[in-house]
Amino acid sequence: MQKIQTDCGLCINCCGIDCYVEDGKLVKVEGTPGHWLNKGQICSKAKFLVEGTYSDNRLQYPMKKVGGRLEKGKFVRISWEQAYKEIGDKLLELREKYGAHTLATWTGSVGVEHFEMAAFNQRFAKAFGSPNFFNPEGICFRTRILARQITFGRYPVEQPREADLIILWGHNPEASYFPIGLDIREKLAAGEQELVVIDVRKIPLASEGLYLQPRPGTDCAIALAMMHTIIYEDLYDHEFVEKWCNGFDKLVEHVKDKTPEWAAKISGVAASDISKVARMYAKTKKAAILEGVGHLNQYQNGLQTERAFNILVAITGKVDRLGGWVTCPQIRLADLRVPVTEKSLGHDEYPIFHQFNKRTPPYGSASMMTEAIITEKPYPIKAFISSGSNPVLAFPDTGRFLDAMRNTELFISIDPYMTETCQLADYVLPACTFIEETGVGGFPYGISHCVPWIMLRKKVIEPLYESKPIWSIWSELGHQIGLGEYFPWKTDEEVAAHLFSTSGVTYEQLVENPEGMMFGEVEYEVFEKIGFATDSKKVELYSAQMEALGAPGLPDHMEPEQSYVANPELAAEYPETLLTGARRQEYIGAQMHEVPGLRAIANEPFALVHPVTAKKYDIMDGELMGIETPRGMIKMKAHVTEDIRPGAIDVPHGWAGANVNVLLDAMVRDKVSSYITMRGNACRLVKLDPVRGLESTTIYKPVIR
Ligand SMILES: Nc1nc2c(c(=O)[nH]1)N[C@H]1C(S)=C(S)[C@@H](COP(=O)(O)OP(=O)(O)OC[C@H]3O[C@@H](n4cnc5c(=O)[nH]c(N)nc54)[C@H](O)[C@@H]3O)O[C@H]1N2
Ligand SMILES: Nc1nc2c(c(=O)[nH]1)N[C@H]1C(S)=C(S)[C@@H](COP(=O)(O)OP(=O)(O)OC[C@H]3O[C@@H](n4cnc5c(=O)[nH]c(N)nc54)[C@H](O)[C@@H]3O)O[C@H]1N2
Ligand code: SF4
Ligand SMILES: [Mo]
Repeated sequence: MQKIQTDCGLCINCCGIDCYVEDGKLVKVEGTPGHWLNKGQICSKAKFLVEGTYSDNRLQYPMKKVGGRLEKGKFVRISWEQAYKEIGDKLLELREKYGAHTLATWTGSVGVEHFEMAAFNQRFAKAFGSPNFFNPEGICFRTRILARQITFGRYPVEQPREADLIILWGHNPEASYFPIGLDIREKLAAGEQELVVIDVRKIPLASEGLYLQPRPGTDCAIALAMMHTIIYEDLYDHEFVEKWCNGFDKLVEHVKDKTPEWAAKISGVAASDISKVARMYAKTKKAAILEGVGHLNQYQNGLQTERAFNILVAITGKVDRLGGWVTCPQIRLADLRVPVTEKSLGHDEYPIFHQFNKRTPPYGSASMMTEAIITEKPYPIKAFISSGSNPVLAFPDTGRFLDAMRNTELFISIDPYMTETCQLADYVLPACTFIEETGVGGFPYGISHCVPWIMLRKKVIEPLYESKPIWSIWSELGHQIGLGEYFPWKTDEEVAAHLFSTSGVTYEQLVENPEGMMFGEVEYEVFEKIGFATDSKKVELYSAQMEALGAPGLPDHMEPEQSYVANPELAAEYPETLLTGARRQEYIGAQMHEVPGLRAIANEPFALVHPVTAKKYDIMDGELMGIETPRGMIKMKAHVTEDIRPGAIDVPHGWAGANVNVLLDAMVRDKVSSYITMRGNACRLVKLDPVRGLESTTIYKPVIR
């Protein structure tokens, strides 16, 4: 057996793994002993990497649909040559007819941990001449980065290993960030860390510390009341505020009435608990707010909630200080972007997202993507290529996504597996998985540990069947349509070497250091040297630029537009509150649901319902029920539990037979960031007919409405 040390590309954590190969086949996966990140451990997903890799659901060769589009046609096998030729011809024809902007490319969250994927997807679109590249930056995590850039002029991140107090705020790392979950458990066991959990669901870690259970979407109010306590009890960092914060006077006035009692009425959390957390946070020097990656940003007040967290960090002097939020040294990979002059979608409608500090991001607002394809405004987008994503299950508002695909003339999905999105595409192209190619591993931007590191992600086995590395698929398609000059690379190694070429480390060095390399020491109190890269050169508690671009310069509580407080009429019909997408360790998005080992642990989805809510609808634990919004209905079993707030219905995403994205509405958005709201929508439960209600639920059929 040969052992190959690499990193796990199944999710953003990039844990160190040892892969064992026998006769060219992956046979076993273990955590790399003593690895700095995951300490020799791996999560449930990686434990089933062998099964997942050799799954019957792998795409084996390119296919095209004949006899109709979307659900109507049938797939036939074609060669790679035929696929490139036909797709290339169609792309050129569409460009001729509608202009280059008729192409939209989209990559999923895998493009975050698989650098070549997002880089080549983007390069292809732009080389083609289209500004329409979309990715999870437009629905997932960019809001929190942007908010921190607005406040601090840069992106400081948490250092959970260094903190004496952690506030897990809308974040359940034991599900979504396995290595951080390990760290917290270890620290708790050693008595080295205190914990506060602020979450609508009572997650397992909530039993280990002080637990606050807010009404969904009210976290900004809690944060404002914490500011009130910290300021009016004189617990703030005077020196830092005076020297380094802009707009403190305005903030003092702004939070004057935002007492813990005020926030208690909005959030349902006891005022005494709010002030207690505020005091704990302010008085603990090394304390970090560790929030969900996207979770609270995916509410309608997402960007402002993030700004409120930034302000808490700033007024307690916890930025650029050990155990707080610190600025990470950055590793720069080579930039493969090709400039285009045309504006991306959302540029004018969402100026803060697209124009702050005159910086234009190289991706469009994802919420505008389906809308533009459906309405053909500002122009027809007729070609859609998805790679490393399963938008039929993952994109919020499935109905609109499918309407959009109906209005295209070319719809392609590039993926290692026959996903629900592949099933509807005109062409499917088989990509290999991360263990079948050499590429960039580790995480150069530090994620939640502030430890930027890179390594060589090594090819463990040869690509299965006719699958190919994603970079080569984009490159060969590029060569097909005369864009060869943009794609000069011939091998995985050449691509990786090019990407590493700006990092300060060479490909050869990484070959010699199979465990990867870390970069740069975190510099504390760096502001003393360089200040903050904002207009005022200080931390902008109040942001004049935000106000100039049409949003309040200080964050405020805002009800989700479908909450029962904001819209009592809607609540009369849909009185409950929908939460979607809380992670569980066994699955990533819609991936790996076909893996038997994982299904043995978590066979089907359950929606969490409080007993009081369940009683209202006469629904029993384990009973199949309907969950309905104005957008549609899905069926899922109820898990009746006191671990969730009454009235909140927590529904996992990524399940084909019960696709929760059918229930979301792409028009309900954060007006600042353009993010489609994934939580806080109005919903109701439906008691199903005991016989007929059960008949029509099939776990593996996509729910298409
Ligand atoms: N295993 C696994 N890991 C993943 C993923 C996966 O699918 N599976 N996905 C990856 C991706 S794409 C992302 S973006 C991240 C997501 O990572 P996170 O956004 O951190 O998601 P969770 O860890 O599930 O934590 C979110 C928590 O927020 C709580 N919550 C919901 N609404 C509210 C609210 O209004 N207020 C408060 N205070 N809490 C609330 C939920 O109950 C849940 O416990 O995870 C990444 N990691
Ligand atoms: N309702 C609701 N919807 C959500 C969320 C939510 O919380 N609630 N979360 C949202 C968030 S934060 C995100 S980031 C998105 C994620 O959305 P997606 O990224 O679309 O979700 P996944 O199901 O993880 O799809 C990833 C796809 O990449 C494929 N893949 C894996 N490895 C490779 C590879 O090496 N090469 C290629 N080419 N493909 C590969 C997988 O087979 C899979 O089909 O979902 C969003 N959708
Ligand atoms: S958390 Fe699990 S799936 Fe994600 S990188 Fe680590 S071992 Fe792989
Ligand atoms: Mo995400």
